[in-house]
Amino acid sequence: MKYPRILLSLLTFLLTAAACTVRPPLPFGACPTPQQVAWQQMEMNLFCHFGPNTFTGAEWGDGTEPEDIFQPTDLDCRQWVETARAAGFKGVILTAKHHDGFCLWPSPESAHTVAQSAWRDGQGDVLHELSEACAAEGLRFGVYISPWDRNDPRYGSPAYNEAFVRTLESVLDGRYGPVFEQWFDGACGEGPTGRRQVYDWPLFNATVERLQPQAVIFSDVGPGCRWVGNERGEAGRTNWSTLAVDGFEPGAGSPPVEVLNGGSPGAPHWAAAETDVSIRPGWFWRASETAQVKRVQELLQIYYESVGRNSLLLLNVPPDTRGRIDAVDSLRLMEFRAALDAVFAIDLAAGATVSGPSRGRGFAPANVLSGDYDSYWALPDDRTTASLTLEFPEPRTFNRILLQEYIPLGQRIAAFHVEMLTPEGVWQEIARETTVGYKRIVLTPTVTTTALRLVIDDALACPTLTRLALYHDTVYCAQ
Ligand code: FUL
Repeated sequence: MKYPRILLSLLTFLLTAAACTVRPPLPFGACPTPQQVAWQQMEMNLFCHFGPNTFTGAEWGDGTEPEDIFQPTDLDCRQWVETARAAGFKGVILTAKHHDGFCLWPSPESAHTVAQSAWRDGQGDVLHELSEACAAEGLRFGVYISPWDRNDPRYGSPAYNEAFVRTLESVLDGRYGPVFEQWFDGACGEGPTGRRQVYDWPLFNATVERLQPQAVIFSDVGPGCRWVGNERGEAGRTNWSTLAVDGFEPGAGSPPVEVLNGGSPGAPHWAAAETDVSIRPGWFWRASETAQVKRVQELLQIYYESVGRNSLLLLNVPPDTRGRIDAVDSLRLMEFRAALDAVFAIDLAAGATVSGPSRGRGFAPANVLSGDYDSYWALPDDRTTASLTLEFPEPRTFNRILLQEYIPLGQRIAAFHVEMLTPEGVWQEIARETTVGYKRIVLTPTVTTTALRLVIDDALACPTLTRLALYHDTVYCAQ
């Protein structure tokens, strides 16, 4: 049988092309789900603590507050979401139920909710308003629902776990649309009868997974993302997104805070750190704390030590007794946004010539400049060290080095340093760090150079790097 010449040529072409195609590195260790990747790409979300404590000034209500105390005079969730969007946040998480047990929606499981309050004649529903506002403004909607309940008389008995499942169902069953993150607080104190609850975490997590399978579940130990181990806004300088979770649970049973802060290299579960911190001294709004709203310098430091250290930043900006974000807080957020925009306006690595080893076609060193997250530099399977050199057509002045690994394939880089070329032609070290992860921003002295070298000194598997950018920050002054 004779084949037409054109078919033979096509076959030869296809075989040659297949032989030249370099396969990507195989995933290494625990890897994030697409939802976890999308979650981390949000980078900054708004946390809103709102409820009876807003009106009493307490940090932890004891559950005996009369429902009528919840009386926002001018609730405007649209204003929260517009503020969040203007500040660059991608999602909003509301304390739908804090430890006092008061529900900001008419939960059928509780007699301590907006439905029992004189506010809007018992017809109000903050979750409804916030979820609608998020949908209208293109932000994602998330909920904090505290298992610790100082009001529910069933708290401290097995019946409470079942009731808590129904509580979750009344928020997560779709009536408020998709929920991107379920925030589980591990706190477990005494209820109104003086008893503590033994939480059924597998049941709680399974309920969220059943109703909102795309939601990332936060708790001290995940499963979706983990607590960063402090409320100061500080992720570990070494920060792995992997964590050993077997044998641990949220609250008193969680790993030591240092482990939460830095993760565990090569551990079998992906649970990136989420940094929750308040713009004010407390989690709830208080007139007396308005003078202590964090300054832009503090917010920038928090940004560098959370987003810049492979963590998501969940910044709490609590609405006031009107049900609006205080003008002082929103102005500060706009100043923070302006500062970030100024710092990250110009990528000084653009236009550089990039050289270094690579695993082959499609994984070139120059991919680190492309700005496309899915286009990355990768090394052959057997390499765990490498260096990448950037040469600039003219000297560049900078003090921030932004690096990003391609995390869908796992977190790999364990140690790196950066050198610059001095006018004398000598390579001089300007930074030495450990992990990179989804995003790492290294603060260096302000330097001017014509060439930069990134040296990966150690990695758990062949490294990937999707971004290397340089910035000159003239706004933030480290103390
Ligand atoms: C803690 C709570 O006890 C605080 O009140 C606050 O909600 C914080 C985010 O989590 O565990």
